[in-house]
Amino acid sequence: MALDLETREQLIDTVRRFVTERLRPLEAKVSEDDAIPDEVLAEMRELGLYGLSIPEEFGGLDLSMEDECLVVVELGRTSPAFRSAFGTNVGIGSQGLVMFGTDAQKAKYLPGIASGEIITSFALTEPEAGSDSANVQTRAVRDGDHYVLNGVKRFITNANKADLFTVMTRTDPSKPGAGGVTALLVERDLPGLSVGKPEKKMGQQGAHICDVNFDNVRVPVENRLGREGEGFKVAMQVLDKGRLHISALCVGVAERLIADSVAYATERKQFGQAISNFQLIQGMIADSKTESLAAKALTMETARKRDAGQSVTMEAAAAKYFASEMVGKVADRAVQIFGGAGYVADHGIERFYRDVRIFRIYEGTSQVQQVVIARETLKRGG
Ligand code: COS
Repeated sequence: MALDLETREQLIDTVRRFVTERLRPLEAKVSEDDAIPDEVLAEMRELGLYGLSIPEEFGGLDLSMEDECLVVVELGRTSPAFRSAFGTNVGIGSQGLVMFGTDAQKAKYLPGIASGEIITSFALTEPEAGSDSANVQTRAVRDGDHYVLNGVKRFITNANKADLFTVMTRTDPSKPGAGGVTALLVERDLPGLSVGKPEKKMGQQGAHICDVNFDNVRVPVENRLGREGEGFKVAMQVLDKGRLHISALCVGVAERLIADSVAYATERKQFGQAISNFQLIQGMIADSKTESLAAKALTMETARKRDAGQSVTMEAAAAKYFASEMVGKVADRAVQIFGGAGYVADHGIERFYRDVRIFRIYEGTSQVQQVVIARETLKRGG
């Protein structure tokens, strides 16, 4: 639901203040500890951040995609690890349930997801199913009123905290591609489900990804999302939305890096004057600003189209492709503007440089986005 302008402004203002006053001072500590303090997570719950996209009747804020993107831009102005804590609840971990869940499934899980009591994860990727996500090998065999689930999922965000997984699994081995895939809601405490140790990563310390192993896990049939064989479409529609969310995040991080670059360039003196006076520095600032504005325009326009009920598969892929590549370039220029100070850890710029690298990979690599954009454009004839 779209907020009225005044409520929207209030929400954005509250989030901006939380980011500036509460989260930004903790960036270095979160990175060093590889953990977000519990009291900060509690404050995020209080603010309603876990339920941004959950329908109001289940306790969420039920934001339109446009409003969600505006809020996420604000959250991008700090280390992306903070957003990751509730990002799966808002996006890929909950939206299959929101879009395809039965009334009973929604009533059972969505209130806890909205409040942040239930943490969710989206379990699509496997060792042999990365970009080729129709190739899932995790297997669910029907046994009475249960499915018996076996297999392994890889790089699953928030798996170490998750209470509920949306698992894409093969129910029909006679259909090797997308048609044989089914989505199941799998509770964490079912016997046979185990989660591996968090991976050591290039960036975004404080956010975690792990393997999830299923060893004869019995999942009630009532926990199936949609019909058998519909799981790949569930995943793709969840990702259409998720890609827009990530685009907004990239814009927010870019805006932060541009502001930091401008502040540094204005203060840093070389050859007797602020380096912001030099046109070669100004050129980098201009390129970063232009690309960030373009990514924001594309993201917001696509969000409004989605809110209007249009299919945005192609546009969301284009936004994610452009915004994630854009923020990579903006981070690179920020390091360049900071010079030696950009390369050492004190200013946090090198940390952002590492943090943003994943945006070009997760929720579909840039190359997958190119494939989606080209296919849709060819289909539409231009
Ligand atoms: N919405 C609804 N349905 C969709 C869809 C979408 N966005 N995209 C595809 N589908 C449907 C297709 O219509 C097709 O259905 P039919 O068989 O009924 O025609 C089915 O799903 C298979 O689609 P397709 O043939 O395009 O599947 P591919 O195996 O060629 O996969 C890509 C296409 C590569 C685009 C897909 O696998 C993908 O997005 N991979 C990346 C996954 C990803 O983002 N992983 C990140 C990890 S999750 S954080």
